[in-house]
Amino acid sequence: MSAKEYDYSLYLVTDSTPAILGDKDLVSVVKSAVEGGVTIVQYRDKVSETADLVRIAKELHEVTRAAGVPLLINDRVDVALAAGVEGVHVGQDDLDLKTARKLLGPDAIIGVTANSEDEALEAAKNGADYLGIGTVFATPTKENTKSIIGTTGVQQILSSLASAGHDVKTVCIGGINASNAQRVLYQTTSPKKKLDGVAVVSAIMGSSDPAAAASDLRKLIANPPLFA
Ligand code: TZP
Ligand code: MG
Repeated sequence: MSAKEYDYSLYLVTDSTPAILGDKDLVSVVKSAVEGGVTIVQYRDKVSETADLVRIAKELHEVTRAAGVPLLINDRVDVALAAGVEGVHVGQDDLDLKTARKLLGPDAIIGVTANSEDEALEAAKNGADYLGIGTVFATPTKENTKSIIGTTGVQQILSSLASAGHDVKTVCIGGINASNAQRVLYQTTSPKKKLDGVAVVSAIMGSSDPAAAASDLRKLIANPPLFA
């Protein structure tokens, strides 16, 4: 499947820290989230050693592959290659996009974090498959976030991508949950470009019922809000 054909609408970013995962099992939570309807998963783990990252990535991949859901690895192209997953998500300080593409090949999904119009345009120009736009709202999940761009910032980035003629996919991230997902999706739409999805961590990983949390979010994002 080409990267362009993937469904980015409900993008789960995992978190293995006790503050969010609690005493739940990572693979079980991802399995439930996939059953509940997440459409793409990013394994994000800032603490495990390389060998553990590869082992866990392979376990997660068994779960996602069975459901036809792509799995991406945060930061680590080497782990993505070793585990044979569908792609990576790289930030502005990680391995650069062109090198990641060279290593992973044309069919891999490569996503890039974009915090500004310049970062978004640069990543789109260099062939990112999708952009993770944010941080939209302040969130305790990632404290070292650069500027909080709000829905207005997301809208500005979408507008400049549209003006430059880029058809890169877009999701946004940061503080998104069932109470604001519809608003974020539908109120950031620029005249020519809309978000392809929302990315969440704690709204699903921190839930005591990840399947229900995912399924609730799926329903919300499938429908425009009544107040729009
Ligand atoms: N990148 C920008 S904000 C963020 C990441 C990984 C964390 C988002 O977490 P949450 O719990 O969905 O607010
Ligand atoms: Mg990173």
